[in-house]
Amino acid sequence: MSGIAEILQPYRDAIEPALDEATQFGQGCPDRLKQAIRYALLAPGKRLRPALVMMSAEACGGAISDALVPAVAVEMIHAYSLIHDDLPAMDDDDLRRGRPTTHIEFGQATAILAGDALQAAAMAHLYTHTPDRARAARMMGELAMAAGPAGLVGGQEDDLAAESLQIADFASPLAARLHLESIHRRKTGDLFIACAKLGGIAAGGSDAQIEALVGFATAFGLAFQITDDVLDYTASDEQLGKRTGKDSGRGKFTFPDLMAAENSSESQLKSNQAITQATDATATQQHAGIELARRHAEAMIS
Ligand code: GRG
Repeated sequence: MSGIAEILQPYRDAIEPALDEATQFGQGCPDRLKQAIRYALLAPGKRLRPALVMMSAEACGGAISDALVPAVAVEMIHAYSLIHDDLPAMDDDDLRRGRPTTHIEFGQATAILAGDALQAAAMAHLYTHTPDRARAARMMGELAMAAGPAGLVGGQEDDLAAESLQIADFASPLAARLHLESIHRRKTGDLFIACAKLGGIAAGGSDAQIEALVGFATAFGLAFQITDDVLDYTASDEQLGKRTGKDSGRGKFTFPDLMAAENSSESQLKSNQAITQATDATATQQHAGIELARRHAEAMIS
């Protein structure tokens, strides 16, 4: 194990049992629903968001254990969004985290309900496991706003509408870039920002500390999304199939397309170089960002 996987391991070790325990639920939860929720949530994800919550808490002088409750809540929101995103009415994906998607395994109705239940369970988990009521309310508010109509859900709505868009539909590549960044900030970035905020709040961080973490999370979210676009763009059809369960269907409104448009007066070679640079730059930025947060966290607690 090396690099990011090694850095993430202690956070993964902490979050896995917490996710397991948080999804035992009470007697009223039907067994099949519980199975579907656990199938989606406990599947082998990278746990980037919980790690960011816990690292943010550490950067504010807290410990991993201070941030486990919000880390679970954020992963629940993320898992719900993946279940719903994979549905036939949205991205229509058959594979997620290397397994059949939740609707393939349990049917659409149960998958929809599992997603619905995870949203409510995230809020309930924050509420019932945070004795400091002011802190609970603040974390619930931040998470709900990030997941809501002007955040994750709004970004998803605009992203679905953008499926029929091309860069050329916009007045300029800059107008296209602003719209694309706005979609990704809401669909992907706002949840990363909520991770930073919740970790900071859970550790009792100051406003200035939380603001600094938000700056990092904002850049990280954009770098993450650009990397995701680039991986789709440069993947072979076979690799794309493994990523999504589909053998075709790359989007036309993506960062690599945008960069190609921005370089349209240059030669094809130059736009290929730009894509290669974007791959390297975003991977390096992600890695450097995580390293920086980790070193910062270590400095704060040593
Ligand atoms: C349905 C409201 C609603 C929103 C869906 C999460 C999302 C919004 C869409 C997922 C589609 C997608 C591939 C987006 C790119 C970025 C992203 C969120 C990737 C998945 O996150 P990872 O890579 O996944 O952290 P794991 O499985 O490792 O947790």
